[in-house]
Amino acid sequence: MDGLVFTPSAAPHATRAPCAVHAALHGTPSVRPGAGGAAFGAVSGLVAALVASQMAKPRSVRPRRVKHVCMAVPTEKPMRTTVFTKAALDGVSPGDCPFTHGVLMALKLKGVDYDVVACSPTTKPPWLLQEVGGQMPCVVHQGVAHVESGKILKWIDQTFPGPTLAVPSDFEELVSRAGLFAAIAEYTKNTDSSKDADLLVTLQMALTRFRMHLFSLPIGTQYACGNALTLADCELLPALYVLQNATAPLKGWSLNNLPESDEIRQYYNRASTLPAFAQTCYPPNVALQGWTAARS
Ligand SMILES: N[C@@H](CCC(=O)N[C@@H](CS)C(=O)NCC(=O)O)C(=O)O
Repeated sequence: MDGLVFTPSAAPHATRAPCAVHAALHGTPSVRPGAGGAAFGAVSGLVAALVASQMAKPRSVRPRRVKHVCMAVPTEKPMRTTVFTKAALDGVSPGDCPFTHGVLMALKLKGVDYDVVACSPTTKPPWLLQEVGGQMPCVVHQGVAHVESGKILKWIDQTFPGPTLAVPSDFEELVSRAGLFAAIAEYTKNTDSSKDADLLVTLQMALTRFRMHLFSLPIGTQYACGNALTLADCELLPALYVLQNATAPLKGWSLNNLPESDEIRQYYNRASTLPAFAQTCYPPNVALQGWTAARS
């Protein structure tokens, strides 16, 4: 599947503050022992500081559309490894699905050659409905249909050769504890302006938990669990892509409201230059259309 090429902003790599708050996320000793004790207590203070420091200075990683290949929905289960995903509003091209995005990232990282088929509610093939209740993303490989992105990601890592994408045991709960996608989704979907402030604080708390995790890593660490992408990045980066491309236009808030030196902003800028991320993105306008539809 051909995707997008990104023009990255030239963000310098992180210079990490010498603090350790790993325990807040993992309940285990920090990489830098001695500074992690009051981590969760510090969250609200950090959020307050962040709120105060938010200055709307849009500076985005701008995707440049190059080429997009859409396959017609085959009636039979395909022989080639194929990812079935939600269609965009046009009914035929890949839609906004962060779960699919993560799955495609993992397949790319493993070097798997795959096809993508976008299905609308009315074009799902009979076998997809019968075998997996129409759930998507669905990866068909050697005649077997795999669903539920969390399970698919682990299956990809265990099935295909290539670099391990396993999340180190210390960080197993990183994604679920940070709660980033849920917080981004709730805030982005909300149309009741009286709830916006609370939802934004919840989102900032989630970002702060992830930021504290990044702080806890050795200085110079590139990604969420080390210097190579793992399944954790395959979940976190697609969530941040929603923040940057749907939340930003709908709510006027994104990572661009944070200082350029912000750890998460730098992490996102760094990772979004990688082919495994940039070549598996759905277009930004599809993100906006999808989340606009989710609000109505
Ligand atoms: N828990 C599922 C959630 C998947 C999901 O929400 N998929 C949505 C798009 S993001 C979808 O495909 N909706 C269209 C449909 O089901 O027809 C997973 O992790 O795979």
